[in-house]
Amino acid sequence: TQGQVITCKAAVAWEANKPLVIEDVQVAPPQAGEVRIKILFTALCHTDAYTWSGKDPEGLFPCILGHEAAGIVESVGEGVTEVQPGDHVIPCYQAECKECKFCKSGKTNLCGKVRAATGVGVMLSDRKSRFSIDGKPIYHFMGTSTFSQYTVVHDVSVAKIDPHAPLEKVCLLGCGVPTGLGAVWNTAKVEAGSTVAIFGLGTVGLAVAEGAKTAGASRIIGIDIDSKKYEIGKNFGITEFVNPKDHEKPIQQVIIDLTDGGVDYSFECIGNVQLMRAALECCHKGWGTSVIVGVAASGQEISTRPFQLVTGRVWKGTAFGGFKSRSQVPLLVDKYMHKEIKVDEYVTHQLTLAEINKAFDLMHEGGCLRCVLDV
Ligand code: NAD
Ligand code: AHE
Ligand code: ZN
Repeated sequence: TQGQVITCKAAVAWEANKPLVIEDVQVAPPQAGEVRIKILFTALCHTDAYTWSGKDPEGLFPCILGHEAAGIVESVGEGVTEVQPGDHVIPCYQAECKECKFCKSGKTNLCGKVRAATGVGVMLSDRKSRFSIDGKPIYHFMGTSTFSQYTVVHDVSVAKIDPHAPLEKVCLLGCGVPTGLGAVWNTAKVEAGSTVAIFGLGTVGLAVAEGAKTAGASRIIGIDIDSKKYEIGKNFGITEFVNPKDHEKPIQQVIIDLTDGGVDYSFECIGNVQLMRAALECCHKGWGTSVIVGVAASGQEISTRPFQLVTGRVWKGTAFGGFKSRSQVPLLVDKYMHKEIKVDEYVTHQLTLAEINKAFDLMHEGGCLRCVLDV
């Protein structure tokens, strides 16, 4: 298949909010600096649903969504040296070129090399898509497009991992789990003994709980409108649970009252700007730090009284938990293999690519953390 167009099945989002359609898609060979990957397993993340909804200003249609996956390199383009056919890999929507001013700064995991192209659904070299149906181009998504049996990504977006790792599990290390762990370890740098509040106990929020537990947090307060998340959350480190629906007071006041003035760290893992405000304002005066993890739709804006920051609270955000993708995803896979981090526990459902619309439906029902599709 090397050097040839591959025709395979992919789930195409033709329009916002319209059911995805499994189509025969042509996948062009990788050009210089590109890698064609056979995707074996992909999960769905809330961000796929967000873009599909039409609210993402970077959402272009028709496109192939998906960004939390694992697979095997099928072929590589000219000049690709770090991976070869047969390597087990995780595509990374947050690239790492190791050469741009972002990568060199040591202050961020964001990479500037391919971001402008991935934001408009094309490959960097010729600003074209490698996907087409009967000659009509289909846009890429987040530089990954994993809802396809084959995808083409930039070489700076591929993490080579331990070939013994089960791909049907470690696909989750492409997004949600690292995001939560890294928000705690890299972005907030939670110290032992700290108090933590987590808004939203989906995969990302539960991974924040797991990260906080391993960091030695003394109290880990989970906040969710779905009370079933308390039992589930306990397995990941949640020590207390608050359902905002059980309280008349604003949720920030409930947390302040519970914690003698507020928590040391809070994390917003929902994507709701009102809760981003609550998460900031439930932080302790003088030092409390709040990290925005959730993605809010275009047009949504955050606000608070500047006095909240004047009096020492800190507002931050995180993308992919601050992890440098190509360097650190393989290390996270190793940690999983050594049973130092959970992954299996987040997989609540398994379906096939053909059942992808059912998988999206499941996301909106309680009880689903991650649904992994056999591609
Ligand atoms: P999810 O839908 O599985 O989890 C969200 C949780 O929030 C659910 O348990 C839901 O019951 C709860 N919730 C919803 N509304 C609520 C409310 N008003 N009050 C309290 N709880 C509420 O989503 P996920 O996959 O865990 O992702 C969480 C967010 O993180 C999404 O916005 C996603 O786009 C974003 N995300 C960001 C990054 C990043 O790099 N910054 C990475 C991955 C995901
Ligand atoms: N196109 C969206 C941006 C959404 C966003 O913030 N994405 C996160 C990853 S979410 C993964 O589930 C991210 O990494 N952002 C940094 C970046 O470079 O995109 C919008 O709303 O415009
Ligand atoms: Zn994601």
